[in-house]
Amino acid sequence: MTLFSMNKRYLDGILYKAESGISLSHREIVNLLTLEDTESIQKVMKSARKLREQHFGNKLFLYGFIYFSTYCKNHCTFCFYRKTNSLSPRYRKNLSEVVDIAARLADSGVHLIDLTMGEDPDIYRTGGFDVLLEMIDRVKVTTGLPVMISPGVIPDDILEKMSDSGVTWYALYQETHNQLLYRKLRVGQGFAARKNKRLKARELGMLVEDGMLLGVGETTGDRADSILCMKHEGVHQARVMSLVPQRQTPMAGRVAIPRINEYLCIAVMRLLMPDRLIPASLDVDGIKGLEMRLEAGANVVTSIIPSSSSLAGVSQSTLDIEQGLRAVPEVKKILAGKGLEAAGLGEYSAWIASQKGKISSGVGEYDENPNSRRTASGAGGSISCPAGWTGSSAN
Ligand code: SAM
Ligand code: MD0
Ligand code: SF4
Repeated sequence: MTLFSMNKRYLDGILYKAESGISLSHREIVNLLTLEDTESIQKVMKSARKLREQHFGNKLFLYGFIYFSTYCKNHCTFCFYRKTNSLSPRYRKNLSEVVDIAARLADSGVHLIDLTMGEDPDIYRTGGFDVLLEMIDRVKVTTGLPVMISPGVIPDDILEKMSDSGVTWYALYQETHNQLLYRKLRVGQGFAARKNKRLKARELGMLVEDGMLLGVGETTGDRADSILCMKHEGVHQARVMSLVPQRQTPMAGRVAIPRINEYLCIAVMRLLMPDRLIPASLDVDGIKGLEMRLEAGANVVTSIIPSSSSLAGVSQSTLDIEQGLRAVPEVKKILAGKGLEAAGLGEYSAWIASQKGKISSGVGEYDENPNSRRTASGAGGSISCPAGWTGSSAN
């Protein structure tokens, strides 16, 4: 059945299942993701908002973003900051600059500070992570806020130190759960190594975020696989972002996909993972993109960047930053217009505490071979993608 021909009873049945807490099949997800008529799409988003409301009321979380080093040793084909791109702004913020920016973000009312970097060779060398450890400590003490780190695939001993130093979140996105496509996106980086690092972080007691990119050559089936994989892994935060084609990268010539694809993914992720955090990133379309992502069921606003900080975004290196449009007051105006509001800091801490209480240690290793899906032994059960997951590029 194609989607636009999906009959009303079939769609209502899927939404009824989702609202009743029953998971959806791969086929059902694909059908939702390929919807084209406005009425049906609005129904899906309405269900997504209903589930958000049930789990989070009208409260949203706001994340401050500090991209403190834009140097990177990698060659991700979608990224403006890949090693060989001579056009991207390269900088490394020093400790006191980062602490000042974090303090400003905290004063403006964010709930968390996301410390993000490229895989900076200066930091990845022996001893280089001490700078990041000190930064985390100073940011935590100065702001009193939880910290997320987005540093790439760091060594296990460093991850352990980060966990010991009280980092709450580790963000590491697969971009796609199709291993063949992954190899074309994250050139020379292991799929399993990335996934296992996220599993390791979780084992150490951290909350974890995974994410998928749209418009990078994936099929609708791949999108459904990603959603099911993120659900199955039980990530605490699951994101989707549309590719913003970047100059002087292998994906420069790609046509950006219609944003409805991203809105539908957000909505379907909410149907499948109603109590997880799902971001609306300001890093794709800036502040003007916020409303539709909220409409689709997102409950975190990410990539809040203070003006006059000379910081860059990732997929939109400059959009809305200097004008102060990626800041909390602008975000709050849009939330208010939708009957939503920023949660209190206590509400965010309570949510984190509730999740930490649930973290299990029963996670296993994932195999680098795309054809084998090893399952974890013991109480944690399978950590591979769920039954029905194809895990191939063939569709
Ligand atoms: N270097 C670390 C890493 O790659 O894990 C942390 C950087 S993290 C901010 C980079 C994320 O931004 C990627 O995982 C990807 O999901 C997203 N991203 C990068 N370039 C993008 C682009 N051109 N369009 C959309 N999203 C992009
Ligand atoms: C964002 N630019 O939230 C940031 C970034 C990294 N943890 C997050 C992708 O959109
Ligand atoms: Fe480097 Fe991250 Fe960009 Fe890949 S996505 S090139 S690892 S900054």
